[in-house]
Amino acid sequence: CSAISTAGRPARSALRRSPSRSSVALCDAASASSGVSPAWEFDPLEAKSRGRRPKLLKTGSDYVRAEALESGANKFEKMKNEKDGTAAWTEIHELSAKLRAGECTWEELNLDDINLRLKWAGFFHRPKEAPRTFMVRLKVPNGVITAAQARVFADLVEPYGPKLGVVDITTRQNIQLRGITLEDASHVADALLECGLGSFMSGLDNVRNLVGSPIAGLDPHELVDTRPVCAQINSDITGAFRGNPEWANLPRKFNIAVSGSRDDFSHTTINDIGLQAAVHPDCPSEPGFNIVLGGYFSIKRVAESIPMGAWVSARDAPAFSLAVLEVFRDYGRREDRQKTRLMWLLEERGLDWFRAMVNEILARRGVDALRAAAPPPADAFSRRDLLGVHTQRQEGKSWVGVTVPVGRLSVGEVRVLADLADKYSAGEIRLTVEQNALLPNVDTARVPELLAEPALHGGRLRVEHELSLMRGLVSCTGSEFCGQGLVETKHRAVRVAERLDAELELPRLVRLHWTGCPNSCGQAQVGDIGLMGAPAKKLNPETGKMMGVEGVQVFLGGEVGEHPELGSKFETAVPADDDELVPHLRELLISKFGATPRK
Ligand code: SRM
Ligand code: SF4
Repeated sequence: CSAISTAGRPARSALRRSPSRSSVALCDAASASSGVSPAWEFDPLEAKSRGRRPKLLKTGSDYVRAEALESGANKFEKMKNEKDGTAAWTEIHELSAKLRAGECTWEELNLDDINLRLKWAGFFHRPKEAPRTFMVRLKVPNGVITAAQARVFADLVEPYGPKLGVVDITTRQNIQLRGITLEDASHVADALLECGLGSFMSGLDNVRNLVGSPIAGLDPHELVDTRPVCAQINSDITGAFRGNPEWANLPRKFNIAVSGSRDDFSHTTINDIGLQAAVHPDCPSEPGFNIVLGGYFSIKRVAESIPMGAWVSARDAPAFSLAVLEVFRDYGRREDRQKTRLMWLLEERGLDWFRAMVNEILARRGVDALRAAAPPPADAFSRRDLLGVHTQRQEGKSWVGVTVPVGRLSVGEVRVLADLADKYSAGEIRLTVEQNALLPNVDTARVPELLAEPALHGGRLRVEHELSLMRGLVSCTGSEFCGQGLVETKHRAVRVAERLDAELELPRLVRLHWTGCPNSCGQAQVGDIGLMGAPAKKLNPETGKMMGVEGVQVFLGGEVGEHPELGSKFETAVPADDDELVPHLRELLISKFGATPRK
């Protein structure tokens, strides 16, 4: 049983482009030359097309220049050349059905398909930590979900039991489901599409979840409502969640963040494209963004983005994002995988070349050229807190931020959030990159009733009233489920924060970011304190010799908001067992952040 077939794939050819910026033509040269009409025209915005499952005739590689594919490609490019990951979109159903029907066994599956290509459909096999189960990464543009969708998540993971079947809020304002088996994969993929979300194009060389402002549309200081911008970019890129081969074979992963206010709640400067809300003096009534480019974290390099020196209107932001993707896809290097993120292309070719390429593509699509960047505001602005109770711009309405420790939710907790949302926020929930949840549009008069809800007392979900480490805690998945993890993070992060919160009072919010390895999915360089998994040594009291233990590197000084700074390494190889780490962090919190012991 071959897991993902290549049948019907046309010969690789020169670059082909979609005919218009809002519709994606899925036809191939072979069918065109044989006189067969184009297989399928898909308008991502057309609601009625939602019920159709595409028959994939083109793959991502058909959109990539032949030279790019042939030039000394790395092992991932070779794997994609053998058989493109886009095949996973149609064949995950086939594979799931075959396993269910007993027509093939797990042992007969192709490992590249299981461990790599299925990531194009958002299914990540966890071979070491939970073999034969998958983490399913969704796309939740701008982090907006409904109570009904949350209940679907809970229903989907519940069969796998409380340890495996959990729901995580990610550092990209997104959702990951765990424990899913391949037999159930088709059902899960369909259920997500049916509830208006999807998982396709969330892994490997695809654009990641579109991050926006979690208080879009509610914020009294909002400059741009990021929701339609994120929704449109996501729709254009993913073919309305169903998979769009045009943007599915990039040289590497790609991150886009859209910020709606001066707080920069979406962390634009650590994304490949960062759109920073800014008023342009030439068109003050037109919402738009100054553009920063090239930010990223990786094992080998950490790069803060650089200003493009340009401004784009919110209306043209989707076309702009696709133009950048086109330049990246067509000119980005595909050799050394550690040098394939956008920043490397910007450095290789220069910003002038990049700007000219983007403007040329925009002109071809009938979109106005980019304006010069808007000048920065002259007055001071302090970043606001998202958790707790806040007055909205709508009279009589508040948003209420609920702390979700390290973003981990049990099935029961997901249902609690859904029930609270139905009762108080018209069934809407917003996710944050700090892995928390907000309830928007709560009647201010009903806030006391919400705060008194038993579900928000005594359990893990809370509306915090006092400053605590838990309130600013972020953690990546870590070695519990991630093969790259050097340390277990999420459980340890919560234990350590609980102990420190019991011992110390904090004079200000301290954002503590845990990340299990230098990939920095938990954004250690962004935290006031960042803890990054690393090998460490400590004395073995029994042998009197040093022994290897799980440890962390400590980063300090990360700043977020209008003037962000990346934190820098302060200490290496601190043993990470609770009894060593808690006193170590206690000292750090007292000496660097003014914490005081509780009386
Ligand atoms: Fe990440 C790879 C989890 C945000 C940088 N990341 C992985 C994998 C897929 C590795 C793997 O196959 O196991 C992890 C899956 C573990 C699991 O089971 O959950 C993983 N990354 C995560 C999440 C879930 C952390 C979290 O707990 O929230 C985040 C999912 C976001 C999403 O919804 O899409 C997550 N990852 C990030 C971020 C933060 C961000 O986007 O703001 C970064 C740093 C920013 C960046 O990408 O520039 C990040 N992840 C990486 C990298 C390094 C990328 C590079 O260019 O080298 C890898 C490794 C890779 O891609 O080869 C990686
Ligand atoms: Fe896994 Fe490392 Fe990312 Fe944590 S930082 S999720 S350990 S890849």
